[in-house]
Amino acid sequence: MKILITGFEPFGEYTENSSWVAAEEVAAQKYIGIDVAIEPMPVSFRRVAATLRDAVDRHDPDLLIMLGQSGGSDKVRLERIAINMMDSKNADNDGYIPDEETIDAKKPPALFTNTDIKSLYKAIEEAGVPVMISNTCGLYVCNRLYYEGLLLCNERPEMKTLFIHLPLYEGQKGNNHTLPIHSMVKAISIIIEKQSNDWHKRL
Ligand code: PCA
Repeated sequence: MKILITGFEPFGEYTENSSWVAAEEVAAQKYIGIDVAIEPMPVSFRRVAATLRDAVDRHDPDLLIMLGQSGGSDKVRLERIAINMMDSKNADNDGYIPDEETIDAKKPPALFTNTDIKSLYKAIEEAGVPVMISNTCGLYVCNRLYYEGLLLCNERPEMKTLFIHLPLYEGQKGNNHTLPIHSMVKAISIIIEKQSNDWHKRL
């Protein structure tokens, strides 16, 4: 089974992005029979979609897990929905600020993950990691990436696709909502193991 995990480069006031730190930690684990590739994503409304498409073309994953940092959160947030809209008060890393822009007028207003998000949520909660299901990914670059990931998932129905927002990691500069990196790795590892079991059942 092939898994692609994406994380973001730093943005705004941050010198690191917990999503990339977590992606690197997950890639350092050993999962039997599973290839894990990681790819960094730019915090850019205009570039992130092409970067994701290129990464998915190269890795051809069975499971795409996209990670992003959510500085205001103290839980792992499993994102259910991506919205066909870009809007922000803050510039992205290219200095761009969208004002209620539709991503693609020919595409649906919202797209949903094709993973069984509730069972993933329950398994992570049982393992004692603070977790929630979120029904909005925001309208910043994470949502832009997730929308593209779910368009790709419609083009590749075999590929399971999920976006996860992570808090800052414990020790990361700049915030009081933090989670140890090993808790993030535990949550992602549970998802990998459950999705891999499902994948083997579908074979
Ligand atoms: N978080 C931002 C974009 C990059 C990231 O890590 C977001 O939530 O949109």
